[in-house]
This record gives sequence, structure tokens and C-alpha cells, in this order.
Amino acid sequence: MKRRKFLKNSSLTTVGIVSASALASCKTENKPQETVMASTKPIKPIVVCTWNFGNATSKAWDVLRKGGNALDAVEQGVMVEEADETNETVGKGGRPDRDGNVTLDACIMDKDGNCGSVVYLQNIVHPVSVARKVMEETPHILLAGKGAEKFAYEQGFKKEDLLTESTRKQYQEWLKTSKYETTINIENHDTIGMLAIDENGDIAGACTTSGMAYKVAGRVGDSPIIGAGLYVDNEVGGATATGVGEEVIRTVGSFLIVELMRQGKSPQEACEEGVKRIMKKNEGREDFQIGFLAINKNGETGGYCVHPGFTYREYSENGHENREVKSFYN
Ligand code: SD4
Repeated sequence: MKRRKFLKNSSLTTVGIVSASALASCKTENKPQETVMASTKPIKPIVVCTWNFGNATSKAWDVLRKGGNALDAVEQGVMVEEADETNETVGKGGRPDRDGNVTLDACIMDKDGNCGSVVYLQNIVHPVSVARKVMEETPHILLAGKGAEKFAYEQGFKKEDLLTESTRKQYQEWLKTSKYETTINIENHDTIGMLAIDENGDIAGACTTSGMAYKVAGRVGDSPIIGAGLYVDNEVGGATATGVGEEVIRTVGSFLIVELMRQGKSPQEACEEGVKRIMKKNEGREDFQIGFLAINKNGETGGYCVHPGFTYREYSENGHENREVKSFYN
């Protein structure tokens, strides 16, 4: 990751968009602190998402490429995974809780700090779009359970069975062997968190999941919690998380990462620090995975995880690639 060069000469003008990692205070004698930076061309538009979701990233890129805004891009991007029945961690086809009910969590956040969220939502394929409606059509931020579902129907969303033949079968098998016990697992994470910067340089993010498989009924993870599973600050950047949500909530992970970028860390450094904070509270534990993904205002990206295996997808005019996160904690 290239760090920006800070210029100590206050006579230089500030050029381009000032990224968090590019911010530095330059003291000149008898003058107030000033922030200046080298001229670097921000990468925009750009979209990144957790894991190797090529179709979702392509969809978001399509929106951005045509001049669409970051909010539309992330919503339409993650909707691809919500509708994909083969993704067993998101939307339709997501694995159920231990009572056999699929309950979804999602949130969305825009450039102005507006946000919407739904938790424990059943029977609706696109929780991210319900979250957007919460943001845009109500005075609230977070709706839960039956209330969220009723609101979704009022907004025109259709009722649909979210269990598929495959997840129903898997659940029946799980019942036979599990003793009705929820266990944490380092695998089977496919939650999608997506961050985008549009051609205006504005940032938005979305995150959507069916949560931990066979969770205790009523459980809500980090993904719909603003600051935990997702956070965007248009001055600085955005971050999102995947993995065991309880650990991400404990450190308010995404907010932490954005704040670390505000203080001057690169997205990569900020994600590493986020994982380290979590591991400090969990010495000796190896049974869970966390992956953080971050982008700063300049379009620089970074990712870090506890165990190998986390990847993120990036799409900009520089190309389209799946980035394996090669450095990890364990
Ligand atoms: C949760 N963070 O509900 C989510 C799960 C996840 O990939 O990320 N799965 O805890």
C-alpha cells in the first residue's frame, strides 16, 4: 500500500481530495496548523466487496460506470447476492436459525451519514432495500422483526419463503446431530459488505446477511449495526466486516477502522489494527474468523482477517480483480 507523501511546505496548495491516510498536520512557525497533501489522483469510481462476489461487484460497477451514485451502486450490487439462492449466508437461500426460520439483517449508509437498517427480518428477499426505505421513508434508523416486515409490505415488498430445498434439507440434518446447540465456525462466511465511491467522489456502503447458521432465535449480528458491520464517513472512507458478528460488535469494528483512517492510517493498517484489537480480547482463541475491508477517500483499499481465506473483490477503471488477503493474524 502506497502511503501519501506529506508536504511540509505550506505554500503548496491542497490538490485533489484529501484522504485520511494523506492527512497530516504541518506546523509552520507562528502559523496555525494546516493540512496539505501531494497531488494524487483519487481512484473513482470504485467498488469493493467482501469475498469473491464477481456478479455483485459487476452490477455495482455497471451503476457507477454509467454515472450512477454510490448509494444506488451498493444497493443494487448486494441485491445480486440476496437473490442468489446458492449463497447460504445472504437473503433467499440463507441458512435458518435453530428453529428453522431464516432471519435477515442488513443496513445501508450514504454520503451524508444517513443510514437505515433492518434486523431479524423474515420472508423478504431484499432486506437492504427495506433498510434503504427505513432510511428514506421513516424518521427512524433501525426496524426489527415483525415491525420491519409489516413496514416492508406497506412499502410494496412481496412475501416469499426464504428457505430453499437445499437449506431445508441441511437444517433437517443439523437437527439430527446438533443437539440444538449453536456453534461458532470459522468457515461458511459469505456475508456481503460493499463500499463504493462514485464519480463525484462520494462514498456509500451496504451490508447484508442471514447471519450465523442455526443461531439462537432472535440473534442479531454485526452486519445491520451501524458502526459495527458497516460505517461510512464521506470525509474519510468506509469499512465493513464479515465473520463472527459478536466480536465485531464488541469493538464497534467498522467505526473503529474509519476513525483509525481519520487519524492517518491507511485502509490496510486500519484493518490490521481492527483485527488486533479483537484478538487482544480473545487471547488463545482460534475458533472464529473476522475479515475487515476498508476504503479511503482516495480509493485506496485494504483488508485483513484472523485466518487465511478472506478475499475481497475490487472493481475500478484499473480492472476487476479478486484480492486474496495474504496477510492474516493467525
Ligand atoms: C453475523 N457477520 O451475523 C455476520 C456473519 C457473516 O459471513 O459475516 N458471515 O455475525
